[in-house]
Amino acid sequence: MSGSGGPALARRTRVLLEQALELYRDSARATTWLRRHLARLDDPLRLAVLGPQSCGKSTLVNALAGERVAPIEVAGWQPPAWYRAAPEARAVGYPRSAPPFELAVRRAEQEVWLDGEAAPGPVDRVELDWPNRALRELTLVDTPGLDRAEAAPVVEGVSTEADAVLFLLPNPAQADLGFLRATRQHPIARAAPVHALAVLSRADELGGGRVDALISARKVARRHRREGETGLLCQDVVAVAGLPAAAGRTLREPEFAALAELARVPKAELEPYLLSADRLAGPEFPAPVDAGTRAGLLERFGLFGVRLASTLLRREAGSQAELAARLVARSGLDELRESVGRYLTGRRPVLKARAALIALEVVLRMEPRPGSAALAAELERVVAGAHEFRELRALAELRGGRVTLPDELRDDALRLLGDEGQAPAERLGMADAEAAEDGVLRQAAAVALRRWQQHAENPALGAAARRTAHTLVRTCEGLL
Ligand SMILES: Nc1nc2c(ncn2[C@@H]2O[C@H](COP(=O)(O)OP(=O)(O)O)[C@@H](O)[C@H]2O)c(=O)[nH]1
Ligand SMILES: [Mg+2]
Repeated sequence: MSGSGGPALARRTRVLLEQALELYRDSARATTWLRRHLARLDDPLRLAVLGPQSCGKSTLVNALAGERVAPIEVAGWQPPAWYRAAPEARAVGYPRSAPPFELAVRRAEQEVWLDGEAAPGPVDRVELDWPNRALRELTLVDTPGLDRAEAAPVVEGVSTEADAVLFLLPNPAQADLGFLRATRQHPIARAAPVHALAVLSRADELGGGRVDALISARKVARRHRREGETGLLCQDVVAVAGLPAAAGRTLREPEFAALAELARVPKAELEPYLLSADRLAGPEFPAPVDAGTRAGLLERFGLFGVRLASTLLRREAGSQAELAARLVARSGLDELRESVGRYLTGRRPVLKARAALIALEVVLRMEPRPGSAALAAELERVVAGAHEFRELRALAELRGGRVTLPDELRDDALRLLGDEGQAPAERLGMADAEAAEDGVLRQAAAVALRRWQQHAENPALGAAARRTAHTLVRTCEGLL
């Protein structure tokens, strides 16, 4: 069923890679590369977290993992680190010009420690196998700052190894989108800019640090989704305060007890002490919580997180579990996870195929030989014909508000694009029993096709909406 999800593109990609393996069977380098990318198709989605120094990458990795796993340090620097679900903990370092070696790994005080003694020098990356359910669908890659000169080549490597990226922008107004633009120089990447989500990170600061900071940060995110370059390069723009999110997901009983103690102080009395780190840690603090504990809260939650937690405890969250859940929701993490599900893990075969096609293009370009031009032409045809990419872009444009349709058309369009499930019956909005009857699905698809053919020719809809309608015509043809 072409055009109705991942399978068609995924199958074609696999065939292309196998043809390439045949063509390059006498080149050890190409074969190793191709085999690796072929094997990758069956792995969980690899998501790299990228952005400038100190923008909150490692903190966000922890928030997504629901555990403090980042950062890790080897030989005095924090290399790109892969976090991959596995039954047993294990860490392997990859130096640039020496064989990989195993690092002793242990967990202490709820953090991960690597023993870098065995490291012969700086490593290009560390791969960490780690028992964690959240990682089963998503391998996370924490990276050094994009703006660090020594990190540039390493981070570039990460971007060919990752299937998707979270691009962190602590300062959306002065965002440096150079990296995202550069990844679009690649012809396949340009044809399919469907692998990135922008995160307005440290969103509490973006929103001025008040308890309602996330509300204004969300407005900024919405604007970037609708207009400007960030939303062109990314499928979604989401505001997240990673620090309180990570603290919420890993909230411990003593922390809860201390925060509850704070929240018992009358609001007017407490508030002046939550305005600066100095006052929070200072000797006049009006709650019976010792200075060391307060310093710990500050480090784990940030000033905004402490303020938010005490407000939540006063208003709505009575128990530790409630506080944890509300911190996570208020920090924007739930929205980010939803977006990751909708655009990334939910479209894993498409993104896997995209990454593999990019890898194949590299081989064909680097090692030209008789037969490679024909394969390159076939690759180009597969990319140009990949309706899955266009559907994903159309979905993002509609949801983000770059393209508008009247409400009932919009709902129909989102459903057909697979937003409520990618099986044909789900796209056509039919119950299973109904869809099981002979010919019913076909008929529904034919009706949808005629409808969208008309919309595609309707001048009242405007050019962008008509383009979306054309995409839906192809989707309906695929369903037929
Ligand atoms: N206010 C605030 N600070 C944050 C947030 N996330 C991270 N930070 C702080 O920013 C600093 C850098 O965070 P880190 O995750 O190490 O950034 P990285 O260098 O991008 O990995 C640390 O001091 C964090 O506590 C956030 O959401 N809000
Ligand atoms: Mg970091």
